[in-house]
Amino acid sequence: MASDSKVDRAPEVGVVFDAVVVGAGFAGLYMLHRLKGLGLRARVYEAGAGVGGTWYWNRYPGARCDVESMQYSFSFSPELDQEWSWKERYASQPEILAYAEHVAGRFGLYPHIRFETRVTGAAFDESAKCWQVVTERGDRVSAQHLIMAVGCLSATNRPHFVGVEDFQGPIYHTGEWPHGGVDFTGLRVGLIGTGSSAIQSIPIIAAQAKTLTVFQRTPNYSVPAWNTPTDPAEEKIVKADYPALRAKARARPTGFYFPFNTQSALEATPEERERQYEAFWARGGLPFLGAYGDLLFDKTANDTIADFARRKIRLIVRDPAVADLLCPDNVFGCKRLCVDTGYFEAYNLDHVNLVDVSKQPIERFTRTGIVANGAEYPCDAVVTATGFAAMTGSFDRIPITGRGGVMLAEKWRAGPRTYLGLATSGFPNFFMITGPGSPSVLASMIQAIEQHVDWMVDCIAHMRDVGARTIEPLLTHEDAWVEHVNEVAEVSLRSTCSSWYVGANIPGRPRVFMPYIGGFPVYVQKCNEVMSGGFEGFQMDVAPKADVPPKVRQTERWRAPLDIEVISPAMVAARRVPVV
Ligand code: N01
Repeated sequence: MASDSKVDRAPEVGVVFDAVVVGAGFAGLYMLHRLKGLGLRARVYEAGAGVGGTWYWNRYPGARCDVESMQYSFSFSPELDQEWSWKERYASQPEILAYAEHVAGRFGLYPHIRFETRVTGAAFDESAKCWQVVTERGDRVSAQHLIMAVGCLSATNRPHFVGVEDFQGPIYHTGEWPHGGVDFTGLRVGLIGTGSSAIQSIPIIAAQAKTLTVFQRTPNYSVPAWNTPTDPAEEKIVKADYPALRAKARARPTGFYFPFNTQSALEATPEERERQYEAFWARGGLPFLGAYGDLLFDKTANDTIADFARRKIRLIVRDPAVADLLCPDNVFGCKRLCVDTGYFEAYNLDHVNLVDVSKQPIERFTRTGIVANGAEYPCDAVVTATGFAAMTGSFDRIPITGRGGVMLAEKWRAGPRTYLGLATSGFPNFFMITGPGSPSVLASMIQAIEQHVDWMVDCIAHMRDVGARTIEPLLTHEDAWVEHVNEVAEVSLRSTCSSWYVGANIPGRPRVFMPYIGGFPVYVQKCNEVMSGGFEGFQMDVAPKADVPPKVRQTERWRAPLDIEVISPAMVAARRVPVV
């Protein structure tokens, strides 16, 4: 549902807001709710015709969340927790979108959102100490705060293929899927990519298509989801004490709860390891990586789980040559682990064909197909599941100008530079929800969003209390944080492969590990300390006032003692932290 449409509204010109929020996904919705609660005047601009962000755009067949639905949801409202019932263990895209729409309606957010309105520029006006924001629809407004809720995986990656313009059939991108769906019945379909989006959609497209040809550049590990309808008894238990589950989730490096084992894989015997991996495989999903504590720190330990996963692929896929091609040889969990329902099984179907483009890239498109390794594969339709310009792509596509006319894209040319992933120096009152340098994609996104929004809202409230017009990070603290983010990343095997975490999925992007991998609780603690220390590392345009200390309003729940299975410093030092 959209409250507003491109065709029926006049541009807003000269309107002054306290805050402009870019994006109406989960981040934008929660930020708007909080700003409203503070009595501030906020405007949200959203490029889509409805709320939901990622879940609005990614409507490809099979799209669903890889964090269990009882945890992939807002935690700020006990009433919302109780009234919403998830249908499945892992929620599907339509259900998550319906949830986002429910939230937007329930909390009265729609009237403040302008849909089908892409922000096309934002510049900080140094004399007026505010942001001037323009949109594709001619809106020209100003706001004290500019809050980016643009998502981490929003800017689609569309590699150029020679001859693509000659292709006669439709070409779809999983990240911008047609709203009415696509019926592939009877069609010869080509699909490029084997990341999470491809792995979720392939079994469903295969069930419809006459033939499906998958072009694979890099094979991926995938763990079965074992998705089921929600167990009403389990739902009842969770709802009887939802705060306890939320607290356990916050204590985890990933921001979501699952049983894990901190033992080293190398301390177990081969038989014990086998039993352990079988048990975790039977549980399925991302928690498979929780089988041992050192899987992402020690290559020898990682080899044991990688070997197990490859054996599973060979057991499922009947043709040994196809199984060989599907077996990754890189670090298990180095790229974002995939979670599937029937992915490897799809390759046992006679009409599903796997084409290896790892040694020779796709040569070209023709009018009627795709040429690879010297052969033409006829296609009536093509799906590009080629991913995103992750973390920074959605910032890069908006010209954002800070102090002295400096462009954000220019400042970040060699990689994003932020303080805590919340803000960046030279760009006053510019906040990023789950920005690069924060746990973001390595945590459960909604938890990460809520923590960021709560921190920002307390910050904005404090500015109001002390009469500050601007806040921005000090370069010294930003530099130190960037260095820390890099140092921590180097400890993890995750930094070793060519993934979108490091920007390596797109030629020409600087190789920088963008999310903060030090763990969600550690990060939350750091944010709390910064606030308690009077926004240490930030400068405001008024002198700090000792008699007006920062008030913990929204951030209170992030300060609750984490007394259950907290990641202790000893575990971190011993590199025994299962990270997903
Ligand atoms: O994108 P990807 P995605 N020629 O970048 C290939 C989240 N997500 O949309 O690996 C041929 O992972 C590319 O090959 P390579 C999740 O965090 C979550 O699938 O670069 N192939 C790769 O195989 C996920 O990680 C869910 O060698 C080309 C694929 O395209 C993230 O979004 C579901 C190519 C892209 O895979 C991104 O996933 C879906 C070329 N020129 C997504 N260019 C959940 O389950 C690229 N590729 C919640």
